[in-house]
Amino acid sequence: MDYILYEQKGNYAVLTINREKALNALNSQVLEELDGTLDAVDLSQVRCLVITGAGAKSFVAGADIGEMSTLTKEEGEAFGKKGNDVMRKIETFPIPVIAAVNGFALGGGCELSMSCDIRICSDNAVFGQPEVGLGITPGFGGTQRLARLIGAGMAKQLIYTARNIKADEAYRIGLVNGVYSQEELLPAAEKMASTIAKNAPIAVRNCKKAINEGLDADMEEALVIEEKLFGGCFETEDQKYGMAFFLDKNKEKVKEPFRNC
Ligand code: DAK
Repeated sequence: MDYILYEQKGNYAVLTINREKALNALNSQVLEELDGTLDAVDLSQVRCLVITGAGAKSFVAGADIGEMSTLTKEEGEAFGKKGNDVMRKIETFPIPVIAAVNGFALGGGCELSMSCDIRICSDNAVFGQPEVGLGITPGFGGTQRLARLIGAGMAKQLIYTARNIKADEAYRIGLVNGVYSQEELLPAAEKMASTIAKNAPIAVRNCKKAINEGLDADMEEALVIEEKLFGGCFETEDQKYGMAFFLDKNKEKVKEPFRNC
């Protein structure tokens, strides 16, 4: 891997887009390596994933403009598909994914962060969808995910004006859940990952599935999705242990880690 760093830290992992010279812009190779790294995550051990960018300046400054500049219509479609497939893989990844946005998150970078379950950022972060200023539309799901996250009116304003926004505004409009100093960002993301990883893994995965699939369904159908995933938990050892631990009146007993089964 030239452009991806991956470190498993017990039951969570940190994936770093590592193309600092180009502010971690997404070219085909970065997208392919990102895809391959996701496929290689050991889901029997890893219960939460953090994605961040290398360096102090940028999360991901977009799709690679140099590579895109010479694409034909067919090549553009293929590049768009490559990006969309990997964003969708993150969105539907079985475990939660946290974006630790450590600087520029423009175009494809903003889109990558939006395919994650949770976004937190540093105080120097800048978000935006500048595509219409380059003569294109957002191509890695930006028109769809931004509108779903912050509402159609605000998403349309940001996309049509191609205006970048800073961390405080991203927080105000609900694009990120929290803003941290540059030094505190990754520790905060890792602390959140570790907290998530302590909870019953199958239940957490089922929550992700229920929320994601429910959002694409009407309420009747969404509640059936929830019921089935809720029911599925009762086939797990973790549910039996979690409830038995609560009911056990022995206060001296120490809670054991959930076993992911
Ligand atoms: N692509 C390629 N290289 C980039 C880049 C990018 N998006 N962003 C930055 N770089 C490179 C710069 O070219 C420069 O390289 P060298 O000149 O040193 O070789 C290096 O990173 C440092 O950048 P700057 O010198 O410009 O650094 P500054 O601090 O002065 O400025 C900046 C930082 C982030 C404000 C500026 O670099 C910038 O505006 N970058 C472009 C941001 C942008 O417009 N991003 C959105 C890209 S469009 C689709 C598929 C995908 C997409 C659309 C359609 N389909 C096929 C359907 C997605 C589109 C996008 O993401």
